[in-house]
Amino acid sequence: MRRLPNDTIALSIPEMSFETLFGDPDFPANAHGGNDTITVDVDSMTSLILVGDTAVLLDRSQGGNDTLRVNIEGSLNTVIVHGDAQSMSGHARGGNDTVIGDSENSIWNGFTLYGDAGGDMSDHVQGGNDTVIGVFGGRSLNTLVGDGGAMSGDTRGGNDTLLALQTGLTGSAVLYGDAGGLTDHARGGNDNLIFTIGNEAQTGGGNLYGDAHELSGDARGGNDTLTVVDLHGNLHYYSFLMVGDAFSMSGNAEGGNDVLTGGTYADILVGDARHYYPAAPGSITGGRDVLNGKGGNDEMWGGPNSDIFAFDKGSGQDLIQDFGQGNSVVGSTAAEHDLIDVQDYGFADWTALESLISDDGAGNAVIHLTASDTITLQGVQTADLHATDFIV
Ligand SMILES: [Ca+2]
Ligand SMILES: [Ca+2]
Ligand SMILES: [Ca+2]
Ligand SMILES: [Ca+2]
Repeated sequence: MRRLPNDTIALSIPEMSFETLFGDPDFPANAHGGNDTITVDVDSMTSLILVGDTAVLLDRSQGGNDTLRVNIEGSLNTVIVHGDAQSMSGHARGGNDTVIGDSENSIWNGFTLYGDAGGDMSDHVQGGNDTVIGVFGGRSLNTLVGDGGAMSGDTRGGNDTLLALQTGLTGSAVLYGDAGGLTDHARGGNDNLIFTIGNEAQTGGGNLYGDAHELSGDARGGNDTLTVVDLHGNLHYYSFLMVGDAFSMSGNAEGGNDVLTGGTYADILVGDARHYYPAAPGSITGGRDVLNGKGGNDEMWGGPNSDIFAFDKGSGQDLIQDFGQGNSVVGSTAAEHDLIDVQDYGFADWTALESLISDDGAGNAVIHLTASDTITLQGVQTADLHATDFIV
C-alpha cells in the first residue's frame, strides 16, 4: 500500500473567505494517507471545510492519523472538520485522528467536528479511534461526532473520545459517539463522551447521545460512557439531555450497555432512546444501563432491559419514569428487573430503607432518602417494592 507523505501545515485564512483544504488532496486508489498536522486560524465571516485526507476514501484506502486544529477568532464563522474524508465506502478505514475546534475567544461561531467522514459511511467502512475536542464560549452552538454523518451497510464506528469544554459564559454542544444515523447492520463503537462546564460558565448545556440521533434497521449501539463534569457548581440555567444510544430507535435496533453520569442540575437521563418505533412487538432490544443523575432534580428512563439507577448523597428530588416498565414500552413481555442503588446513603439494611417508602396519593411510591433527597417511582406502588429491588 502506497503511503503518502506526513505534512505539517499552518496557515491563516483572511476574513470573508470560502475555503476547502485537504491533508492529502492527490490520493491514489488504495493508498494510505499521511499523518498530517494541520493548524488553521480563521478570522470573521469565513466558511472553512478542513479534511484530514481526501474528499472520498474508496475500496481499501486508509486515512492517516492526523492532528487537525482550527483556531476560530472574530465572529460568524462556519467551520466543518472531517478527520479523514467527506465520505467513505468499500473497505475504507478511518485513521486515528485528533480533531480540535477552539472558539474560546470569539462570538457567534459554530463548528462541526467529525472523527472520520461527515457524509455517508457505507459498505464495510470502519471508523478510526479518534479524539474529538471542542472548546467554546461566546453564544455558539457546536456539534462533535465520533465517526460520521450517516452509517449504513456493515459499517463499524470507532471507539472515540469526545470532549466538549465550555470555557466562556454561554454556549452549548451536541455530541454523538458515532453518527447522525445508523441503519442496516451498522454498529456503534464504545465511546467516551465528556462535557465539562468551565468555572466562568453562566448558561448553557447540551445533548449527549452515546451513538446517534437515530438507530434504525438492525443497527446496534455501542457500550458508551457519558459524563458531565461541573467545575463551576453553582449555576441555575443549565441542563443536559443524556441518552445512551439514540434520540429514536426503530425497526430491530438494539441498544448498548451504557453508563450515564449527570451534572449538578436538572438533567434528563435515558438509558436507550427518547422514542421507540418497533417493527413488531419487542423487536427493539434495550441495553443494561447504569444511570446516576447526581445533584439536581433529574428525570430518568432506563429504557428496555434491566437497568440500575444509582443515587449519591445530595441527589435531589428525582423521578424514575419507567421502573420495571422499560420492556413494555417497546411491546416486549420479556422479564425485566431494574435496581435502585442507594449504597452512598449508608442504610443499615432493607428494613431501615423500607420504613422511608410511602405512596404519594397519586399512585407513585416515594423513597424519602433524606429531608431533601427523594426518589419518586412513577406508576409503582409501595407494596410492589421488595428488598430485591434495591442495592443497600
Ligand atoms: Ca478518523
Ligand atoms: Ca464512535
Ligand atoms: Ca450506546
Ligand atoms: Ca436500558
